Amino acid sequence: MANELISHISYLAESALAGLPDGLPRRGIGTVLEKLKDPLRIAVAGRVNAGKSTLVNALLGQKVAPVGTGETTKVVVYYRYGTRDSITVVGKDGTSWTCPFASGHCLPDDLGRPATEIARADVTLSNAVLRDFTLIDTPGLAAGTRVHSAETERFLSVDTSGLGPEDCAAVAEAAALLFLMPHATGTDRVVLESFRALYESTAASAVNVIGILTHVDRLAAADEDPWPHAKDAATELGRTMRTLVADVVPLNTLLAETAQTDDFTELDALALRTLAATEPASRGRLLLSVDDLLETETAGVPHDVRTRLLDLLDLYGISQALAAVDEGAHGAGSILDRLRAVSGWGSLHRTLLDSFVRRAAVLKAHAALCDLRSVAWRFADDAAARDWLRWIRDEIERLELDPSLLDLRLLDIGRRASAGDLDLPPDLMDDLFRLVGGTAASARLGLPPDATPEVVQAEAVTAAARWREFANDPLRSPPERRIADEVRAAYEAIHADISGHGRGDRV
Ligand SMILES: Nc1nc2c(ncn2[C@@H]2O[C@H](COP(=O)(O)OP(=O)(O)OP(=O)(O)O)[C@@H](O)[C@H]2O)c(=O)[nH]1
Ligand SMILES: [Mg+2]
Repeated sequence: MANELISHISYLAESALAGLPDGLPRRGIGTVLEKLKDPLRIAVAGRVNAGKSTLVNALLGQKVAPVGTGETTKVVVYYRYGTRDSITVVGKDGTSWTCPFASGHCLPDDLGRPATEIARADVTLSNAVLRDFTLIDTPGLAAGTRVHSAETERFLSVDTSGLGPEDCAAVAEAAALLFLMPHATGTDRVVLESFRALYESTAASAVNVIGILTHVDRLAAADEDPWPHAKDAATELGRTMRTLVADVVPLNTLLAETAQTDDFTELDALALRTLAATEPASRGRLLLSVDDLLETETAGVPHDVRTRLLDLLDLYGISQALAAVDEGAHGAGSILDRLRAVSGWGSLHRTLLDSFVRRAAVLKAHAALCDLRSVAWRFADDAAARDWLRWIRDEIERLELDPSLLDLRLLDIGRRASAGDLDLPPDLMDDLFRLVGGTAASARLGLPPDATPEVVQAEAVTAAARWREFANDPLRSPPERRIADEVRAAYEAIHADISGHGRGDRV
Protein backbone atom coordinates (compact mmCIF):
# COMPACT_ATOMS: atom_id res chain seq x y z
CA MET A 1 0.00 0.00 0.00
CA ALA A 2 2.80 2.40 0.86
CA ASN A 3 4.48 1.57 -2.43
CA GLU A 4 1.31 2.55 -4.27
CA LEU A 5 1.42 5.82 -2.39
CA ILE A 6 5.04 6.36 -3.39
CA SER A 7 4.02 5.82 -7.04
CA HIS A 8 1.31 8.46 -6.65
CA ILE A 9 3.70 10.96 -5.12
CA SER A 10 6.36 10.22 -7.76
CA TYR A 11 3.77 10.80 -10.48
CA LEU A 12 2.91 14.18 -8.93
CA ALA A 13 6.54 15.22 -8.71
CA GLU A 14 7.45 13.93 -12.19
CA SER A 15 4.50 15.71 -13.81
CA ALA A 16 5.42 18.99 -12.12
CA LEU A 17 9.05 18.52 -13.06
CA ALA A 18 8.11 18.07 -16.73
CA GLY A 19 5.91 21.17 -16.70
CA LEU A 20 7.85 23.64 -14.55
CA PRO A 21 10.49 26.03 -15.93
CA ASP A 22 13.92 25.94 -14.29
CA GLY A 23 14.09 27.73 -10.94
CA LEU A 24 13.97 27.07 -7.20
CA PRO A 25 10.50 25.38 -7.13
CA ARG A 26 11.54 22.96 -9.87
CA ARG A 27 14.84 22.22 -8.14
CA GLY A 28 13.03 21.64 -4.84
CA ILE A 29 10.66 19.16 -6.47
CA GLY A 30 13.59 17.45 -8.20
CA THR A 31 15.20 16.92 -4.81
CA VAL A 32 11.99 15.46 -3.37
CA LEU A 33 11.91 12.98 -6.25
CA GLU A 34 15.57 12.07 -5.84
CA LYS A 35 15.05 11.43 -2.13
CA LEU A 36 11.98 9.34 -2.86
CA LYS A 37 13.93 7.10 -5.25
CA ASP A 38 16.81 6.62 -2.77
CA PRO A 39 16.70 4.08 0.03
CA LEU A 40 15.45 5.63 3.30
CA ARG A 41 17.88 8.34 4.40
CA ILE A 42 18.78 8.02 8.07
CA ALA A 43 20.88 10.80 9.60
CA VAL A 44 23.02 10.35 12.71
CA ALA A 45 23.22 13.56 14.75
CA GLY A 46 24.10 14.72 18.25
CA ARG A 47 26.76 16.55 20.21
CA VAL A 48 30.43 16.42 19.35
CA ASN A 49 32.06 13.16 20.58
CA ALA A 50 28.68 11.54 21.19
CA GLY A 51 29.82 8.47 19.22
CA LYS A 52 28.05 9.24 15.91
CA SER A 53 30.81 8.01 13.60
CA THR A 54 31.39 5.00 15.89
CA LEU A 55 27.72 4.08 15.43
CA VAL A 56 27.95 4.62 11.66
CA ASN A 57 30.81 2.09 11.57
CA ALA A 58 28.86 -0.38 13.72
CA LEU A 59 25.83 -0.10 11.43
CA LEU A 60 27.95 -0.48 8.30
CA GLY A 61 29.93 -3.37 9.82
CA GLN A 62 33.12 -1.73 8.58
CA LYS A 63 35.37 0.96 10.00
CA VAL A 64 35.17 3.62 7.32
CA ALA A 65 34.20 6.76 9.28
CA PRO A 66 37.10 8.31 11.22
CA VAL A 67 36.48 8.40 14.99
CA GLY A 68 38.41 10.11 17.73
CA THR A 69 38.31 12.45 20.67
CA GLY A 70 37.98 16.09 19.65
CA GLU A 71 35.95 17.39 16.77
CA THR A 72 36.47 14.64 14.21
CA THR A 73 33.71 14.79 11.60
CA LYS A 74 33.86 18.16 9.89
CA VAL A 75 31.54 17.71 6.92
CA VAL A 76 28.24 15.95 6.28
CA VAL A 77 29.04 12.48 4.86
CA TYR A 78 26.57 10.31 2.93
CA TYR A 79 27.20 6.54 2.88
CA ARG A 80 25.30 5.09 -0.08
CA TYR A 81 25.08 1.75 -1.80
CA GLY A 82 27.03 1.29 -5.05
CA THR A 83 28.78 -1.47 -6.90
CA ARG A 84 32.15 0.27 -6.65
CA ASP A 85 33.68 1.88 -3.55
CA SER A 86 34.42 5.57 -4.13
CA ILE A 87 34.47 9.00 -2.50
CA THR A 88 33.07 12.04 -4.27
CA VAL A 89 33.30 15.41 -2.55
CA VAL A 90 30.83 18.14 -3.47
CA GLY A 91 31.98 21.74 -2.97
CA LYS A 92 29.70 24.57 -1.90
CA ASP A 93 30.40 26.16 -5.27
CA GLY A 94 28.78 23.17 -7.02
CA THR A 95 31.99 21.57 -8.26
CA SER A 96 32.80 17.99 -7.32
CA TRP A 97 35.92 15.84 -7.24
CA THR A 98 36.93 12.34 -6.25
CA CYS A 99 39.22 11.39 -3.41
CA PRO A 100 41.13 8.17 -2.61
CA PHE A 101 40.38 6.22 0.59
CA ALA A 102 42.97 6.55 3.37
CA SER A 103 44.79 3.47 4.64
CA GLY A 104 42.42 0.90 6.12
CA HIS A 105 39.78 1.94 3.57
CA CYS A 106 38.84 4.89 5.75
CA LEU A 107 37.52 8.32 4.80
CA PRO A 108 40.64 10.55 4.69
CA ASP A 109 41.05 13.64 6.88
CA ASP A 110 42.06 15.66 3.86
CA LEU A 111 39.19 15.87 1.41
CA GLY A 112 41.02 18.12 -1.02
CA ARG A 113 39.75 21.48 0.23
CA PRO A 114 39.03 23.07 3.63
CA ALA A 115 35.88 21.72 5.31
CA THR A 116 34.30 25.18 5.15
CA GLU A 117 34.28 24.95 1.34
CA ILE A 118 32.68 21.50 1.25
CA ALA A 119 28.92 20.87 0.99
CA ARG A 120 29.13 17.10 1.57
CA ALA A 121 31.08 13.94 0.86
CA ASP A 122 29.38 11.03 -0.92
CA VAL A 123 30.91 7.69 -0.01
CA THR A 124 29.69 4.83 -2.16
CA LEU A 125 30.25 1.35 -0.76
CA SER A 126 29.33 -2.10 -2.06
CA ASN A 127 27.98 -2.89 1.38
CA ALA A 128 24.65 -4.78 1.49
CA VAL A 129 23.47 -2.85 4.58
CA LEU A 130 23.21 0.24 2.40
CA ARG A 131 20.63 -1.39 0.16
CA ASP A 132 18.13 -0.82 3.00
CA PHE A 133 19.10 2.70 3.95
CA THR A 134 21.49 5.52 3.16
CA LEU A 135 23.36 6.59 6.28
CA ILE A 136 24.36 10.21 6.89
CA ASP A 137 27.06 11.11 9.41
CA THR A 138 27.05 14.72 10.59
CA PRO A 139 29.42 17.07 12.44
CA GLY A 140 28.64 17.48 16.15
CA LEU A 141 25.86 19.90 17.02
CA ALA A 142 26.86 22.86 19.19
CA ALA A 143 30.46 21.91 18.49
CA GLY A 144 33.37 23.97 19.80
CA THR A 145 33.91 25.73 16.51
CA ARG A 146 30.55 27.01 15.40
CA VAL A 147 31.44 26.44 11.77
CA HIS A 148 30.95 22.68 11.73
CA SER A 149 27.95 22.81 14.02
CA ALA A 150 26.37 25.37 11.69
CA GLU A 151 26.99 22.92 8.86
CA THR A 152 24.82 20.31 10.59
CA GLU A 153 22.17 22.90 11.41
CA ARG A 154 22.09 23.89 7.76
CA PHE A 155 21.84 20.25 6.76
CA LEU A 156 19.01 19.53 9.17
CA SER A 157 17.06 22.69 8.53
CA VAL A 158 15.04 23.83 5.58
CA ASP A 159 16.32 27.38 5.65
CA THR A 160 16.62 28.65 2.11
CA SER A 161 18.51 31.82 2.94
CA GLY A 162 21.86 31.84 1.19
CA LEU A 163 20.96 29.03 -1.16
CA GLY A 164 23.99 27.63 -2.94
CA PRO A 165 23.79 25.65 -6.17
CA GLU A 166 23.83 22.40 -4.18
CA ASP A 167 21.06 23.43 -1.83
CA CYS A 168 17.55 22.41 -2.52
CA ALA A 169 14.54 24.49 -1.69
CA ALA A 170 12.59 23.65 1.44
CA VAL A 171 13.55 19.99 1.49
CA ALA A 172 15.02 18.29 4.54
CA GLU A 173 17.73 15.80 3.66
CA ALA A 174 16.84 12.89 5.92
CA ALA A 175 13.55 11.08 6.50
CA ALA A 176 14.61 9.58 9.83
CA LEU A 177 17.10 10.44 12.53
CA LEU A 178 19.23 8.68 15.14
CA PHE A 179 19.94 11.26 17.82
CA LEU A 180 22.88 10.38 20.07
CA MET A 181 23.25 11.55 23.64
CA PRO A 182 26.42 10.59 25.52
CA HIS A 183 25.14 11.51 28.98
CA ALA A 184 21.76 11.95 30.52
CA THR A 185 22.03 15.67 31.12
CA GLY A 186 19.67 18.48 30.30
CA THR A 187 22.02 19.76 27.59
CA ASP A 188 20.90 17.19 25.07
CA ARG A 189 17.32 18.16 25.56
CA VAL A 190 18.30 21.75 24.79
CA VAL A 191 20.20 20.60 21.70
CA LEU A 192 17.30 18.41 20.62
CA GLU A 193 14.75 21.17 21.22
CA SER A 194 16.75 23.60 19.10
CA PHE A 195 17.22 20.92 16.50
CA ARG A 196 13.47 20.36 16.41
CA ALA A 197 12.89 24.07 16.01
CA LEU A 198 15.09 23.90 12.92
CA TYR A 199 13.20 20.90 11.66
CA GLU A 200 9.75 22.28 12.55
CA SER A 201 8.27 22.46 9.08
CA THR A 202 9.54 19.05 8.03
CA ALA A 203 8.60 15.51 8.90
CA ALA A 204 10.80 15.09 12.01
CA SER A 205 8.97 14.06 15.15
CA ALA A 206 8.69 11.38 17.77
CA VAL A 207 7.66 9.21 14.85
CA ASN A 208 10.97 9.16 13.04
CA VAL A 209 13.58 10.07 15.64
CA ILE A 210 15.23 7.42 17.85
CA GLY A 211 17.28 8.68 20.80
CA ILE A 212 20.40 6.67 21.68
CA LEU A 213 22.07 6.97 25.07
CA THR A 214 25.75 6.26 24.35
CA HIS A 215 28.88 5.73 26.48
CA VAL A 216 26.73 3.72 28.88
CA ASP A 217 29.92 2.02 30.14
CA ARG A 218 30.89 5.33 31.72
CA LEU A 219 27.82 5.23 33.96
CA ALA A 220 29.52 2.80 36.38
CA ALA A 221 32.99 1.61 37.43
CA ALA A 222 34.63 -0.79 34.92
CA ASP A 223 33.99 -3.90 37.01
CA GLU A 224 30.37 -2.97 37.78
CA ASP A 225 27.35 -3.67 35.62
CA PRO A 226 26.27 -0.32 34.09
CA TRP A 227 23.10 -1.77 32.57
CA PRO A 228 20.57 -1.32 35.40
CA HIS A 229 21.61 2.34 35.59
CA ALA A 230 21.69 2.71 31.79
CA LYS A 231 18.20 1.25 31.38
CA ASP A 232 16.79 3.52 34.09
CA ALA A 233 18.50 6.55 32.55
CA ALA A 234 17.17 5.67 29.07
CA THR A 235 13.63 5.13 30.38
CA GLU A 236 13.75 8.45 32.21
CA LEU A 237 15.11 10.25 29.14
CA GLY A 238 12.46 8.60 26.99
CA ARG A 239 9.81 9.94 29.34
CA THR A 240 11.06 13.50 29.36
CA MET A 241 11.64 13.48 25.59
CA ARG A 242 8.48 11.62 24.74
CA THR A 243 7.26 14.27 22.38
CA LEU A 244 10.63 14.47 20.65
CA VAL A 245 11.81 10.88 20.19
CA ALA A 246 10.05 7.57 19.52
CA ASP A 247 12.26 5.71 21.96
CA VAL A 248 15.55 6.05 23.82
CA VAL A 249 17.82 3.02 23.52
CA PRO A 250 20.99 2.64 25.62
CA LEU A 251 24.07 1.51 23.68
CA ASN A 252 27.76 0.97 24.29
CA THR A 253 28.63 2.32 20.85
CA LEU A 254 32.30 1.43 21.13
CA LEU A 255 31.66 -2.25 21.87
CA ALA A 256 28.99 -2.37 19.17
CA GLU A 257 31.54 -1.06 16.68
CA THR A 258 34.23 -3.53 17.77
CA ALA A 259 31.79 -6.44 17.74
CA GLN A 260 30.32 -5.58 14.33
CA THR A 261 33.54 -4.74 12.45
CA ASP A 262 36.63 -6.87 11.89
CA ASP A 263 39.33 -4.91 13.73
CA PHE A 264 39.48 -7.24 16.72
CA THR A 265 41.81 -10.12 15.85
CA GLU A 266 43.04 -13.41 17.26
CA LEU A 267 46.12 -11.51 18.50
CA ASP A 268 43.84 -9.31 20.60
CA ALA A 269 42.14 -12.44 21.95
CA LEU A 270 45.58 -13.85 22.83
CA ALA A 271 46.49 -10.60 24.65
CA LEU A 272 43.26 -10.83 26.65
CA ARG A 273 43.90 -14.45 27.56
CA THR A 274 47.37 -13.43 28.76
CA LEU A 275 45.92 -10.61 30.85
CA ALA A 276 43.30 -12.97 32.28
CA ALA A 277 46.10 -15.28 33.45
CA THR A 278 47.76 -12.48 35.48
CA GLU A 279 48.23 -13.51 39.11
CA PRO A 280 45.13 -12.48 41.12
CA ALA A 281 46.63 -9.60 43.15
CA SER A 282 47.82 -7.73 40.03
CA ARG A 283 44.77 -8.62 37.98
CA GLY A 284 42.53 -6.92 40.56
CA ARG A 285 44.46 -3.68 40.00
CA LEU A 286 44.31 -3.79 36.20
CA LEU A 287 40.78 -2.52 35.88
CA LEU A 288 40.87 0.25 38.47
CA SER A 289 41.71 2.94 35.92
CA VAL A 290 43.25 3.50 32.50
CA ASP A 291 46.60 4.32 34.19
CA ASP A 292 46.46 1.10 36.23
CA LEU A 293 45.76 -0.93 33.10
CA LEU A 294 48.66 0.65 31.27
CA GLU A 295 51.14 0.51 34.14
CA THR A 296 50.43 -2.60 36.22
CA GLU A 297 53.29 -5.09 35.83
CA THR A 298 52.18 -8.18 33.94
CA ALA A 299 54.20 -10.31 31.58
CA GLY A 300 53.48 -10.71 27.89
CA VAL A 301 51.21 -7.76 27.05
CA PRO A 302 53.23 -4.70 25.95
CA HIS A 303 52.09 -1.12 26.48
CA ASP A 304 51.05 -0.54 22.85
CA VAL A 305 48.85 -3.68 22.88
CA ARG A 306 47.12 -2.47 26.04
CA THR A 307 46.54 0.93 24.43
CA ARG A 308 45.04 -0.84 21.45
CA LEU A 309 42.75 -2.88 23.70
CA LEU A 310 41.62 0.34 25.38
CA ASP A 311 40.86 1.88 21.97
CA LEU A 312 38.85 -1.16 20.95
CA LEU A 313 37.06 -1.93 24.22
CA ASP A 314 37.72 0.66 26.93
CA LEU A 315 37.94 -0.55 30.54
CA TYR A 316 34.43 -1.98 30.75
CA GLY A 317 34.88 -3.95 27.52
CA ILE A 318 38.22 -5.33 28.76
CA SER A 319 36.59 -6.34 32.03
CA GLN A 320 33.80 -8.14 30.11
CA ALA A 321 36.30 -9.82 27.78
CA LEU A 322 38.34 -11.08 30.77
CA ALA A 323 35.15 -12.42 32.34
CA ALA A 324 34.34 -14.18 29.06
CA VAL A 325 37.83 -15.76 29.03
CA ASP A 326 37.34 -16.86 32.67
CA GLU A 327 34.13 -18.56 31.55
CA GLY A 328 35.90 -20.47 28.80
CA ALA A 329 35.84 -18.14 25.75
CA HIS A 330 39.05 -18.66 23.78
CA GLY A 331 39.02 -17.22 20.27
CA ALA A 332 38.12 -13.74 18.98
CA GLY A 333 34.67 -14.91 17.82
CA SER A 334 33.46 -16.06 21.21
CA ILE A 335 34.88 -13.00 22.99
CA LEU A 336 33.12 -10.74 20.47
CA ASP A 337 29.83 -12.61 21.03
CA ARG A 338 30.03 -11.65 24.69
CA LEU A 339 30.93 -8.03 23.85
CA ARG A 340 28.05 -7.77 21.37
CA ALA A 341 25.65 -9.10 23.99
CA VAL A 342 26.73 -6.54 26.61
CA SER A 343 26.85 -3.63 24.13
CA GLY A 344 23.07 -3.36 23.76
CA TRP A 345 23.45 -3.86 20.00
CA GLY A 346 20.61 -6.40 19.69
CA SER A 347 18.06 -4.05 21.13
CA LEU A 348 19.21 -1.04 19.05
CA HIS A 349 19.23 -3.11 15.89
CA ARG A 350 15.71 -4.43 16.54
CA THR A 351 14.42 -0.92 17.23
CA LEU A 352 16.04 0.34 14.05
CA LEU A 353 14.51 -2.44 11.97
CA ASP A 354 11.05 -2.08 13.53
CA SER A 355 10.86 1.69 13.61
CA PHE A 356 12.70 2.59 10.42
CA VAL A 357 13.59 -0.21 8.03
CA ARG A 358 10.25 -2.03 7.98
CA ARG A 359 8.44 1.27 7.74
CA ALA A 360 10.81 2.76 5.18
CA ALA A 361 8.16 3.21 2.50
CA VAL A 362 5.69 4.96 4.74
CA LEU A 363 8.39 7.17 6.29
CA LYS A 364 9.60 8.13 2.83
CA ALA A 365 6.06 8.85 1.65
CA HIS A 366 5.41 10.89 4.76
CA ALA A 367 8.62 12.90 4.33
CA ALA A 368 7.92 13.43 0.61
CA LEU A 369 4.41 14.76 1.26
CA CYS A 370 5.76 17.14 3.92
CA ASP A 371 8.53 18.29 1.57
CA LEU A 372 6.17 18.74 -1.40
CA ARG A 373 3.69 20.65 0.71
CA SER A 374 6.49 22.82 1.97
CA VAL A 375 7.79 23.60 -1.54
CA ALA A 376 4.25 24.18 -2.83
CA TRP A 377 3.53 26.77 -0.13
CA ARG A 378 6.95 28.41 0.02
CA PHE A 379 6.81 29.32 -3.66
CA ALA A 380 3.05 29.77 -3.90
CA ASP A 381 3.49 33.31 -5.27
CA ASP A 382 6.08 32.43 -7.89
CA ALA A 383 4.36 33.55 -11.11
CA ALA A 384 5.96 30.89 -13.32
CA ALA A 385 5.20 28.02 -10.94
CA ARG A 386 1.90 29.12 -9.37
CA ASP A 387 -0.46 26.86 -11.34
CA TRP A 388 1.65 23.72 -10.95
CA LEU A 389 2.10 24.32 -7.23
CA ARG A 390 -1.63 24.86 -6.76
CA TRP A 391 -2.24 21.56 -8.58
CA ILE A 392 0.27 19.83 -6.26
CA ARG A 393 -1.45 21.24 -3.18
CA ASP A 394 -4.86 20.04 -4.41
CA GLU A 395 -3.48 16.60 -5.22
CA ILE A 396 -1.82 16.30 -1.80
CA GLU A 397 -5.14 17.16 -0.16
CA ARG A 398 -6.88 14.53 -2.24
CA LEU A 399 -4.22 11.89 -1.47
CA GLU A 400 -4.48 12.62 2.21
CA LEU A 401 -8.24 11.99 2.21
CA ASP A 402 -7.88 8.51 0.75
CA PRO A 403 -9.05 6.00 3.39
CA SER A 404 -6.10 3.75 2.58
CA LEU A 405 -3.84 6.45 3.97
CA LEU A 406 -5.11 6.19 7.49
CA ASP A 407 -1.69 5.23 8.81
CA LEU A 408 -0.07 8.15 7.06
CA ARG A 409 -2.57 10.50 8.65
CA LEU A 410 -1.76 8.90 11.98
CA LEU A 411 1.90 9.77 11.39
CA ASP A 412 0.85 13.32 10.84
CA ILE A 413 -1.25 13.34 14.00
CA GLY A 414 1.79 11.92 15.82
CA ARG A 415 3.91 14.72 14.38
CA ARG A 416 1.47 17.36 15.60
CA ALA A 417 1.33 15.75 19.02
CA SER A 418 5.15 15.75 19.11
CA ALA A 419 5.21 19.42 18.27
CA GLY A 420 2.88 20.12 21.21
CA ASP A 421 0.01 21.17 18.93
CA LEU A 422 -2.45 18.68 20.42
CA ASP A 423 -3.69 18.89 23.96
CA LEU A 424 -4.49 15.27 24.81
CA PRO A 425 -4.82 13.62 28.23
CA PRO A 426 -1.62 11.64 29.09
CA ASP A 427 -3.22 8.20 28.60
CA LEU A 428 -4.41 9.12 25.09
CA MET A 429 -1.01 10.63 24.31
CA ASP A 430 0.54 7.26 25.31
CA ASP A 431 -2.01 5.46 23.08
CA LEU A 432 -1.12 7.68 20.16
CA PHE A 433 2.66 7.30 20.39
CA ARG A 434 2.37 3.52 20.76
CA LEU A 435 0.00 3.31 17.83
CA VAL A 436 2.15 5.46 15.59
CA GLY A 437 5.52 4.10 16.73
CA GLY A 438 4.89 0.35 16.57
CA THR A 439 4.53 -2.08 13.68
CA ALA A 440 3.22 -5.26 15.35
CA ALA A 441 -0.42 -5.04 16.51
CA SER A 442 0.61 -6.09 20.05
CA ALA A 443 3.25 -3.33 20.30
CA ARG A 444 0.82 -0.76 18.91
CA LEU A 445 -1.54 -1.65 21.74
CA GLY A 446 1.13 -1.73 24.45
CA LEU A 447 0.84 -5.52 24.85
CA PRO A 448 3.68 -8.04 25.08
CA PRO A 449 4.78 -9.60 21.75
CA ASP A 450 3.26 -12.97 22.66
CA ALA A 451 -0.24 -11.59 23.39
CA THR A 452 -2.91 -13.87 21.89
CA PRO A 453 -5.14 -12.61 19.05
CA GLU A 454 -8.10 -12.58 21.48
CA VAL A 455 -6.22 -10.35 23.95
CA VAL A 456 -5.12 -8.04 21.12
CA GLN A 457 -8.69 -7.76 19.84
CA ALA A 458 -10.07 -7.08 23.32
CA GLU A 459 -7.49 -4.35 23.86
CA ALA A 460 -8.27 -2.81 20.45
CA VAL A 461 -11.96 -2.62 21.44
CA THR A 462 -11.11 -1.00 24.79
CA ALA A 463 -8.80 1.53 23.16
CA ALA A 464 -11.35 2.37 20.44
CA ALA A 465 -13.93 2.98 23.19
CA ARG A 466 -11.54 5.37 24.98
CA TRP A 467 -11.20 7.48 21.84
CA ARG A 468 -14.93 7.31 21.05
CA GLU A 469 -15.61 8.70 24.51
CA PHE A 470 -13.09 11.50 23.90
CA ALA A 471 -14.72 12.31 20.53
CA ASN A 472 -18.16 12.41 22.13
CA ASP A 473 -17.08 14.84 24.84
CA PRO A 474 -19.03 18.06 24.07
CA LEU A 475 -16.06 20.13 25.27
CA ARG A 476 -13.91 18.89 22.38
CA SER A 477 -13.35 21.03 19.30
CA PRO A 478 -14.24 19.71 15.80
CA PRO A 479 -10.55 19.16 14.87
CA GLU A 480 -10.01 17.21 18.11
CA ARG A 481 -13.03 15.07 17.27
CA ARG A 482 -11.74 14.41 13.78
CA ILE A 483 -8.40 13.27 15.19
CA ALA A 484 -10.13 11.04 17.73
CA ASP A 485 -12.18 9.49 14.92
CA GLU A 486 -9.02 8.74 12.94
CA VAL A 487 -7.37 7.08 15.93
CA ARG A 488 -10.52 5.08 16.71
CA ALA A 489 -10.63 3.96 13.07
CA ALA A 490 -7.02 2.74 13.39
CA TYR A 491 -7.95 0.56 16.38
CA GLU A 492 -10.95 -0.78 14.49
CA ALA A 493 -8.67 -1.60 11.56
CA ILE A 494 -6.34 -3.56 13.88
CA HIS A 495 -9.37 -5.45 15.15
CA ALA A 496 -10.59 -6.16 11.62
CA ASP A 497 -7.12 -7.27 10.46
CA ILE A 498 -7.01 -9.88 13.20
CA SER A 499 -10.53 -11.08 12.39
CA GLY A 500 -9.22 -11.91 8.93
CA HIS A 501 -11.36 -9.49 6.97
CA GLY A 502 -9.07 -6.56 7.38
CA ARG A 503 -7.90 -4.04 4.90
CA GLY A 504 -4.57 -5.81 4.38
CA ASP A 505 -1.11 -4.59 5.29
CA ARG A 506 -0.48 -1.34 6.99
CA VAL A 507 0.67 1.37 4.67
N1 LIG B 1 33.88 4.30 26.34
C1 LIG B 1 33.20 4.57 25.22
N2 LIG B 1 33.78 5.29 24.26
C2 LIG B 1 33.07 5.54 23.14
C3 LIG B 1 31.74 5.08 22.97
N3 LIG B 1 31.30 5.48 21.75
C4 LIG B 1 32.31 6.16 21.19
N4 LIG B 1 33.38 6.20 22.02
C5 LIG B 1 34.64 6.89 21.79
O1 LIG B 1 34.33 8.29 21.83
C6 LIG B 1 35.16 9.02 20.92
C7 LIG B 1 34.28 9.86 19.98
O2 LIG B 1 33.60 8.99 19.09
P1 LIG B 1 33.15 9.47 17.64
O3 LIG B 1 32.36 8.36 17.05
O4 LIG B 1 34.30 10.00 16.86
O5 LIG B 1 32.18 10.67 18.04
P2 LIG B 1 31.39 11.67 17.06
O6 LIG B 1 30.06 11.90 17.68
O7 LIG B 1 31.41 11.16 15.68
O8 LIG B 1 32.26 12.97 17.21
P3 LIG B 1 32.41 14.22 16.17
O9 LIG B 1 32.56 13.66 14.80
O10 LIG B 1 33.66 14.88 16.64
O11 LIG B 1 31.20 15.07 16.35
C8 LIG B 1 35.98 7.97 20.19
O12 LIG B 1 37.25 7.91 20.82
C9 LIG B 1 35.23 6.67 20.41
O13 LIG B 1 36.07 5.54 20.39
C10 LIG B 1 31.15 4.32 24.04
O14 LIG B 1 30.00 3.88 23.99
N5 LIG B 1 31.94 4.11 25.13
MG1 LIG C 1 32.12 11.93 13.93
